[in-house]
This record gives sequence, C-alpha cells and structure tokens, in this order.
Amino acid sequence: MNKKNSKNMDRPELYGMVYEPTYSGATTFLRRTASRDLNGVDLVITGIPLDTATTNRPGARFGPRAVRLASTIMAWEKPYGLDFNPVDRLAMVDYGDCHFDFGKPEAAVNEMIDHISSIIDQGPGVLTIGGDHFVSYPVLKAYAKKYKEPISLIHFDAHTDTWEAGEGQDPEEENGRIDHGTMFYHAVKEGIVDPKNSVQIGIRTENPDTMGFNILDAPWVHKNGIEQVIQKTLEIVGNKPVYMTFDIDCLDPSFAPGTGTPVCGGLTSHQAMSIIRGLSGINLIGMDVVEVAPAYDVGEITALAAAHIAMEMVSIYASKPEFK
Ligand SMILES: [Mn+2]
Repeated sequence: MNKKNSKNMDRPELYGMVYEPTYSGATTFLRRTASRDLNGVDLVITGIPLDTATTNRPGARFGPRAVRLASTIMAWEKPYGLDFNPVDRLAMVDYGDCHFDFGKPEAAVNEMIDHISSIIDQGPGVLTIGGDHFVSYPVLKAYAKKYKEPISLIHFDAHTDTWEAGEGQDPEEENGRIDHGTMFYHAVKEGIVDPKNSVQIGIRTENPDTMGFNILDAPWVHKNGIEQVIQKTLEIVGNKPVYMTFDIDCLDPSFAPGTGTPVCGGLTSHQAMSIIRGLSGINLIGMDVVEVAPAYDVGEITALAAAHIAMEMVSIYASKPEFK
C-alpha cells in the first residue's frame, strides 16, 4: 500500500502532525485517524450533517465534509503564534458522522443525543461540526446528562437563538416547536443551560427576551475590542464547565458568506480567533462549529474560517491542566 497519502486510514499513532499533499487522500478533520476506538482518546471530532431546522437557506448538512476538507491545509503546521502544538498534546480521532434516518425525522434528536453520549460517557470531549445550529441542542442534552448540572455556554453568533416561537412564526402560536433559532430558549427552560454563567458574543439581531444570557453584542465588541471581550467572558464563566458553540454567522458575511442566515456588521476572523485563544484556561468540556453551508460559499472561505475557529477551540482544549 502506498503510505504517502491517506495516512489517516491506517496510522496507528494518534498524536503528532501528518504530512501529505493537501489536495490528496481521504479527508478527516486535521488528518486525524479515522476511528471509533476511543481507547486512550482525549478529543473526538464528529459531524452532525442535519439541516432540517433552518429558517432560511438550507445546506449545512454539507458543513462537516467542507470543514474537514478545509482543515487539510492546517494539518502540517502548528497554529501560528502558539508555543505548543495541540496535536502533540491531544490524542484525537475523527469518529465520522452521526447517523440518523432522514425518513424518520422525529427520531433524529434521540439519535444525536445517543451518538454524543456514547462518546463522552467513555471520557473524551467532543468537537462537533454541524449541521445547522439546532444540533447544539441534543449535544448539550448529552452533556447536561453527563455533568448532572446546567452547562455554561460561550455562544458566538449573530443571533441569540432564544426566540420562543422562531423566525417568521406567530409568537402567539408557540406550540413547543424547536428550530435553529429557538433551541436555546428551550435549553434554558429545560435547565440544560445556565444563562447567568453564559455569554453570547457577536449578536446583531433584535430579541426582546434574552432569557437572562449575558450579551456582548457585535457593536460592543467593535467598540471595546478583543481584550475586553476576553476579560468579560472569563469573569462570566469562571471555573464552570463550559461548552463553546460557534455559529459561523457570528463572522461578518465578508468572511463567512457560506451560511444560512448571514447578517452584516459581524466579527472578523482575526477578532474571533483572538478571542478564543485568549480564553485559554477555561474549563472547556466540549465545542461545536455550525451553520457552514458550502453551496453559498465563495472560494471556500467560510469552510476555511470554520476550520481555523475549530483549531483555536482545539488549542484551548489542549491547554487544560490534564493535557499540559
Ligand atoms: Mn446564527
């Protein structure tokens, strides 16, 4: 067998960089080994290719594949400016995608919860690649079940996703429906997420009821700058177990056009990456990057931004005391 590419198919070592041509080979996230053996694994990458909860443009079901592909260019060098390489500290595997039957949409939520639980209950954390933002809801349910307490969120987004009824829905007709703009309303109501110790960053759409979340909206970020965002966020989450969720539409459409509900006035990729890197030291238990919809992308820049954001998350996960 030619060992010069597709090393992620049969490479026994879970640590270290993988050198092979970016344009060739089987694509896993960051060229990590494709495996469902969780023995000795610290962090699992998995995709949830579901996009049936979108209010506008669908297509995020192709997000996991696009982000994995974009990440191949980052597999052979350390993130710039870091004094360590996360792949030397973390044993990571690409677990493949969550399976659900698109002919049984009502079963998908439990399939997603079971998928995540089956990983985290064995020990490793998970980096999930969406999918529309609804997928964070079953992921958080799995996390809340494991940790037996409400989870703190660091939530990057143009939208609060705490609408009661959802975009375009008559607010008088709330009927328990959950979509990618209402799931954090339900997550708070169900006690899965603790809004007091959570923060939403980059918001730039109106929502009269913010459900008690701390909000550093996009104008605040632009006015006060990266360092202030880091400081405020660290104060809010403290030592709590924290889950980080990044809707790629937090970035301005000039950096991330390939998404379902873009809003102008957002963060630059520099701002987002610097904020995440500055949060090193938090008690990060899991994370996701969602809403990459490659059909609306231009030059793959959205998928590339998502891959870089994911890499920054992996880096702060690798900064946890147990991996140093
Ligand atoms: Mn959003």
